[in-house]
Amino acid sequence: MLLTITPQRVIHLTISLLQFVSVGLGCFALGLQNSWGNGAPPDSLPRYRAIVKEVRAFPRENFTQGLEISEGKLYVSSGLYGQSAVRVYDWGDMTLAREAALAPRFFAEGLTRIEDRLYVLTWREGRLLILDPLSLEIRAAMSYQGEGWGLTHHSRSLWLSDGSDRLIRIDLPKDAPQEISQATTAQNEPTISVIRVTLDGKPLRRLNELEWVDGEIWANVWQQDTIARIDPSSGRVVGLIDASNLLQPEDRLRDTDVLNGIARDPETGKIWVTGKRWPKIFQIVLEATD
Ligand SMILES: [Ca+2]
Repeated sequence: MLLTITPQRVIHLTISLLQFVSVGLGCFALGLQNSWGNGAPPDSLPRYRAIVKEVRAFPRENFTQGLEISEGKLYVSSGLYGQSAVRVYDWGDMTLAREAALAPRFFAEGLTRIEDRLYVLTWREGRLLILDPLSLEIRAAMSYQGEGWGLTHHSRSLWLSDGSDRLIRIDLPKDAPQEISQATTAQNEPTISVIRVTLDGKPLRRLNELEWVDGEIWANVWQQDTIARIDPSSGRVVGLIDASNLLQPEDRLRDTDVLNGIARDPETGKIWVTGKRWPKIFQIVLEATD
């Protein structure tokens, strides 16, 4: 079933937005250099290589920005203006269960599901959309300043990346509004905090798709085949995963883009990764490389 979230619908939503998040991210100048310069990461840092254990077909149409497994479904947000969509697949056989196109002015970014809400981030539109995870209808939205890149959660805390070295934690109140018609009060405003992610004491920028993995946050580093394992209490990178060479040359087309998308299967604990316009999704395990 294809649901189209029309521009009219979005305009209505943005007018009715719950203005309870003003994160004050600001526009952040992206670091244009490799965070550890052109050299190798520091030797003291544990490093791993991603070893492929299983491969499944993955629809190449996804310009993957968000990836999460929840209650037997694989949730994917796919980006680009005019093409952004949220797709839900039956994780067992990757059958498309539901799809919703976003209005052309939205560039979908990360997504994460908490109970009966699916949070979908947008890139430069300042909107965190809240969808019904079954119908994919928009129920509410939060506004924020700055860019949205990756999104994950732990318990009732959202974790957001914005392409910089920052991770923004949004602690959701238990009685947050369920619908756009419900008012936000001082009592149910979320609490915002920010941590800076560091690698060997230096900022690690370009943090992109996120996943909460056993007390750590794993983050794709944009335009690198690297996944950083981050201690969310300190922001310190506690390990680096080399995820290069997953997608073989014969599987690449001209529009095949970078590694992006980490999902932990909550039933098996297995980690799956994919990329933008990748035809496959890979279950990986880590092998220490000293
Ligand atoms: Ca994820």
